[in-house]
Amino acid sequence: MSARKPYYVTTPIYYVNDAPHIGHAYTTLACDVLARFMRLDGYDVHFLTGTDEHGQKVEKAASAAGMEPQPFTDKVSRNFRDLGQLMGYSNDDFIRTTEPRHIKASQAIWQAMAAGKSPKGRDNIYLEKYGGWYAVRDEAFYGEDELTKRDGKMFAPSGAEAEWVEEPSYFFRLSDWQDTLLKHYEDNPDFIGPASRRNEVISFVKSGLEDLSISRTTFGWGVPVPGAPGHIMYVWVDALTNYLTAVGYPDTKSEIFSKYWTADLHMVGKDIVRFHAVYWPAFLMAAGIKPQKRVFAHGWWTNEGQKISKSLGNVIVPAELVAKYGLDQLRYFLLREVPFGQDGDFSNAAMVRRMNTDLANDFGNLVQRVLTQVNRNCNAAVPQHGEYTSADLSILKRAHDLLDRMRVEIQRQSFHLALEAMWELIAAGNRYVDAQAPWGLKKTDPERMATVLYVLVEVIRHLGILAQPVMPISAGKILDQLGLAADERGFDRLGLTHALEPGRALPKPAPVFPRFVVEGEAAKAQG
Ligand code: ME8
Repeated sequence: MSARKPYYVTTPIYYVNDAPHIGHAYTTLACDVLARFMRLDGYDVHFLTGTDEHGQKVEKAASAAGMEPQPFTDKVSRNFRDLGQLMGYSNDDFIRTTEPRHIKASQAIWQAMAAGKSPKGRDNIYLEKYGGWYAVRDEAFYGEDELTKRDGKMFAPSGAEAEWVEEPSYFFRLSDWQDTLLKHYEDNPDFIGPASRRNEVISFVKSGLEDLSISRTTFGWGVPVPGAPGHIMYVWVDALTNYLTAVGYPDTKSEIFSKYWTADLHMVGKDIVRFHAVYWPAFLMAAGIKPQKRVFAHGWWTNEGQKISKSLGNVIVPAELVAKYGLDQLRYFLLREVPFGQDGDFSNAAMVRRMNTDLANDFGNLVQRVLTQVNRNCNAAVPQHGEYTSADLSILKRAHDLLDRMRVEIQRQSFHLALEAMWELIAAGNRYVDAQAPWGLKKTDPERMATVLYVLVEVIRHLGILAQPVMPISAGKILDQLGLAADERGFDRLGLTHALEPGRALPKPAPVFPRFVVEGEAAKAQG
């Protein structure tokens, strides 16, 4: 048997200054769906997430909480692990940047960058004095032309306040990497997605890159720069390196490193594309390491039309949504409602609409009415089919083709389109039930009834298997109702070859997708 192909996917590591909200849950959810899809499709997946625990922002948050940074990060990092439990993430590792393995990797990449030369033959890292604007909330440096002045204060485009910083600092010679980066984007058209972000990055790099300050001396919460007492690394140098740490760097000869590096995908939010698509590949090339294959930037969520922020008091807490609507329902909504890559708005009305229309009325109803009839009219077993009509063959073909359609969309991170393709089959399934009306055939043509129900059971088997990455619990319930064992649920079981054998006993069906009844409407319905 040939070895399974590796697939390495990462989320950003989350700052531990705050409690997790829906935006954090979203990035990791998208990676989780990808990871589950690729595993079912036969890949050997490594899915990484974790927490970003150094820097001035975290140090300030710890001090505001009246705690030392280490116990503070221990506490807040745990909230992100708990989020993983809540959301059902299937990550293979959870990295914390305060771990010894990560300090070691960060210092090693620094040394590798320092030992190398830029494309113009100069040292990649040099010591200078930095004088410029820094926004702690973004942990980012800004040029004066990027800032807006209000009430005597300076603000970054993100809204974060910037302050003037002056200190001795090591610099990374980013300016020398400009042409190499542009060539890399040109040679690798899939390096940045979606296309709008790719264009944005290319025009940023074309506009001219300045060298980047990569060490700080005015506070201490970070990874020490090797051989330079008093300097700690700029938090983004350390943070980005987490993707290497997790696959064993600096041991580039290790099995895990050779298997998984380079990363297939760094999933990020649109606010941090520059760090991942400009600085990170430059750091990697400077250290003699192959850049990642792709960065994909998703959009931002607003809440009922408003920007989500603590000060507005409208932070959406994932645990509250899961408790109210259900986990799979939330997972489905987040990936279906908004084209992945664009900004989206969370609203309770939209959530309820998706639950009641797509899940209860369309998918749930198809499964429920078919399995109920099989249970009642076919002795609770997979029916025996006869000759197929062209309508039967046409819907079976659609079911068999669905994996290919979804695979194309998932591999370019168009989760909404993968789900749309699935819902086209669900709609076709419901139309087929209505047209064939198997319940009316029980007396007149029981053989034909059995064939129709057999076709539908096969369609549901395909839908159940393919729904697993997005809705693992509900899809699992559907597959349980088809009596499928664990080893019958992979994508290798799709298609005709593994069609269900007639006569297999089926358990009693039960509804999988409940309707959500809005308070007040229940009372109205009862009169
Ligand atoms: O940026 N909608 O961490 P972070 C959608 N530590 N996504 C959102 C969002 C919203 N309203 N708010 C935040 C960092 N996000 C760094 C990463 S990686 C080496 C270091 C997303 O905790 C945001 O876009 O501020 C980002 O992808 C992720 O949450 C982490 O944000």
